[in-house]
Amino acid sequence: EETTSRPHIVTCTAPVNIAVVKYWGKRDEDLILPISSSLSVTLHQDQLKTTTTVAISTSFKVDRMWLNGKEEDITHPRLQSCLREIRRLARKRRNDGEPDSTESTGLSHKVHICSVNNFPTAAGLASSAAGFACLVYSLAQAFGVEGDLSGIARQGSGSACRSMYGGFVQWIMGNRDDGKDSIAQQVEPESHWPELRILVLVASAKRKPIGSTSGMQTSVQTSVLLKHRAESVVPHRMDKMIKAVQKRDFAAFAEITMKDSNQFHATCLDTYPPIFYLNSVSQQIIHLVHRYNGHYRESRVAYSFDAGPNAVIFTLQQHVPEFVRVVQHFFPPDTNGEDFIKGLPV
Ligand code: 2P0
Repeated sequence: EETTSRPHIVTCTAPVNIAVVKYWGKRDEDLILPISSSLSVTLHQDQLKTTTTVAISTSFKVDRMWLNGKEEDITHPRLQSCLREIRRLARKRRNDGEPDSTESTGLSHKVHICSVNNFPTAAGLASSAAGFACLVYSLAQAFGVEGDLSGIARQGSGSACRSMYGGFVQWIMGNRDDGKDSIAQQVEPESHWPELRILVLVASAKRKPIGSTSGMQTSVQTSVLLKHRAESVVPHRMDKMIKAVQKRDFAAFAEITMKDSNQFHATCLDTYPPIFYLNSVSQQIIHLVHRYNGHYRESRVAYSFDAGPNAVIFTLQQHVPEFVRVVQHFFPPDTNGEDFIKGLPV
């Protein structure tokens, strides 16, 4: 019958999020449960984002998935977790007898997924966060399921749960073994701090040498600093960061952001064998930011680095033009940013 064989199609976008209190380390690898909470800022929809189209149809023979135009292995366990959980919710909704839910939640429907990023994949720019958030949201739309989906996105990639919400988002680690309390929550909407700006300084668009998943696994096994961080540093830092965001206190926000990025990279160095995500350009940017802030005796700019050398800069709208000029002065575009740190103009 035409109504059941015609594919039901939805397209959604999800933005990248940048953690300012970073997630690093799992206590459960399958459910993706973290050893500490984290907090991030979700970018706007029109910036770094994933766009995913999901089609469901009874005429499709098998589930299939394409990423940036190339077919991916649909049997990937994390992809399977997300598909299974969405279908479970769809079945539950149908069994609960919600009106109009039978047509779109047929269990005989197979799914075709097409996903594209508008930025380099796996260059430490949180592509998996936007990717799985978008996948889960699109699947939910296609199968007609609602509610908090962050616990499902989490099972695709930990950081993805935070991209399910806009603005300032915390991922509460939770303490249950089944993970039901390990979910994302919005701390403040994006409208809360309209002057806040994020700049991405691309030091390298190459794939990172060590993926986050295996990197954090080795860190959990070998780093005593990571254990200390999770138990004694992050809980306190989460409280301070939430207060800084609520008060729009940029100086406090900047200091915690930079210290947390530095401690994350310190735990990478404390991992055995050690993991290096920063390169010489990253280090030059760190120095530049501290000299810039030192010049004004005030934290006007903050850096943050994830599992790669690219810098994410947080600042306020009024400082963007000058800071961009400073960056362009020290990293002229044709030099790839190498060996171009000089003195700050005074
Ligand atoms: C974060 N990162 O909080 C931290 C900071 C990288 C450094 O979340 O294994 O890709 O899929 O849960 O989410 C990268 O880890 O790892 C990450 P999985 P994910 O944004």
